[in-house]
Amino acid sequence: MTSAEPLPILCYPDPRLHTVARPVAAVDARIRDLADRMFATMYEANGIGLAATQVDVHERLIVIDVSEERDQPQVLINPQIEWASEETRKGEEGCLSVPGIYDGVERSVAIRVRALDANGAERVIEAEGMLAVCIQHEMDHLMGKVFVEYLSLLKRNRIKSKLLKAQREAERG
Ligand code: K2U
Ligand code: ZN
Repeated sequence: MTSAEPLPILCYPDPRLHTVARPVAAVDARIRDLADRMFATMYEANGIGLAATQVDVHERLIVIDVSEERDQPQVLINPQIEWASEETRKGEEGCLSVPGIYDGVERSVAIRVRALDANGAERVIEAEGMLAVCIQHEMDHLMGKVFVEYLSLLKRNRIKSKLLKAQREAERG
């Protein structure tokens, strides 16, 4: 992990969060530098995952570290879910792009994901628990989906106005 510079995180309801990311064409130094900067951004924000979409880069790249000690970084490039359990569970989720909002989202309890790592090598990840939830949450981001879209329209509109008000106040300083 380098002392890379963190990046600004897009905040809901920024329309750029709804961009569908394109596959990473080549796992090269540019992608590894971007992953480093995404890790710096995620750790600084106390997140356990971050999708490139959230830093306004629309390529299929996710960084994750669900470890307690914050020392198990994982890079997932062009991730594909190969299998997802029928069994689902509703869990409380937050999002670095939707600050201060937490609500229940239904996710598969276990998944098998195929992805490239930071060296371009193919990996298959069997995930359950928080890692499975995090990967599904991040892969939604790459499809332009934010977790509040699973909530009712009423809740979503309340969240939108709350965040827009907070953003206006922050601009006023
Ligand atoms: O914004 C993000 O994509 C990072 C998400 C990842 C995540 C969301 C819900 C459930 C698991 C992972 C979070 O902001 S990271 C913050 C966090 C930390 C611990 C547990 C849940 C959420
Ligand atoms: Zn998120």
